[in-house]
Amino acid sequence: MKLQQLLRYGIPIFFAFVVTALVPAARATLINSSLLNSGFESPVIGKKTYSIMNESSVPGWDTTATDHMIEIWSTGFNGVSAYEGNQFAELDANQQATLFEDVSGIAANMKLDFSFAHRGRAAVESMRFTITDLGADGLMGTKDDTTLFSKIYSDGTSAWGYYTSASEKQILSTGNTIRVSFDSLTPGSVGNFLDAVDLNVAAGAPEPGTWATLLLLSFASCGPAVLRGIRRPVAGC
Ligand SMILES: [Ca+2]
Ligand SMILES: [Ca+2]
Repeated sequence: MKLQQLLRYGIPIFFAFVVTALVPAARATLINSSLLNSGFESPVIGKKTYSIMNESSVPGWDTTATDHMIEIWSTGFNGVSAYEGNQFAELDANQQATLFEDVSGIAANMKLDFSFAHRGRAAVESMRFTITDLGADGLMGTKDDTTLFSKIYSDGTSAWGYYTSASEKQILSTGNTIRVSFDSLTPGSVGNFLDAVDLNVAAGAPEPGTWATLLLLSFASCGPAVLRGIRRPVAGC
């Protein structure tokens, strides 16, 4: 193939590939942040202290604890700084429990991106983070539930661990209410700090296989023309 032919056909193919690559990226534009009170900044409890209160006093969040209590700390209490803002949560208020928030109104096939900060209180402590589609009935623990993501995270007492979905397989919504939950694996009333929780919703991006298909289609329409070395440009190439 002559240099002139390579430039004539190779450059359009290159730009076709670039456009193919950029269009899906643009579709994944962030739409919104879905969680209420994601940093446990409400209600304000005062400086360098903690408060155990009924879940009805904590906007957005609920607990599986039988006493319905949620524990909030303010930054600096017992020498622990909040990861963000002035306050954070402790998963085990008076008992080992799960802290959760339900999010409705997310359409099907939306890409869910999460992030949160986790830290041990007394030792290296673990908790299970789960995103659950509650199904058509909107209830947890029934047959139509679907676990969209679940993973155990462990952290010590010296620093916050910060985690995101960036390295995880794409998580897609199915159109029902979504539950974001943090299940303490630490028995008792002392365990697991949590802060800066977020769940972002964006238009779903194609799977890697779709990218490969788009690339193949782009090459299929232009590649043979180049390989044959024809002299007339092919429409669209
Ligand atoms: Ca906070
Ligand atoms: Ca259900």
